[in-house]
Amino acid sequence: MNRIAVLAAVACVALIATGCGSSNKKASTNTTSSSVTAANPPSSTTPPQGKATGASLKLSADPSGALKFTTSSLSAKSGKVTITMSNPSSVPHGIAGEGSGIDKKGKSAGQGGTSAIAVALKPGKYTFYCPVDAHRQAGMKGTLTVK
Ligand SMILES: [Cu+2]
Repeated sequence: MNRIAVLAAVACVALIATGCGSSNKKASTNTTSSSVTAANPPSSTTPPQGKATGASLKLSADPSGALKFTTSSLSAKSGKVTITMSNPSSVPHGIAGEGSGIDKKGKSAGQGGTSAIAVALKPGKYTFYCPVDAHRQAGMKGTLTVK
């Protein structure tokens, strides 16, 4: 009986010690993470720039208001690519891409605005087009070749 009581007491002490140990760790982790958080704001402005590891493609809508882009063919290496279209015309336009399992539409952008999509591309051919109204049918499209 005595032994059991002693064992139980030891087990309790062990539990308490463990509990204390872990709560101490938590407390110190919290202290660490809060100081990291405090240090984060300056460094968190860096990742977006560093995040630009993917390639970027740029194109423009026809400035005269015609329903076309300034190019009908783009090429890129496989991987993450951000396609950004700027719109100098008074007609709203956007950028979209489809093919090989990708189907992404960017927002419609007014004059002076931009529309962008970020896609992960595999080698092959994709179609980029304007998702606004019937612009694609009117010829506002092109081929993106990925190598
Ligand atoms: Cu358009």
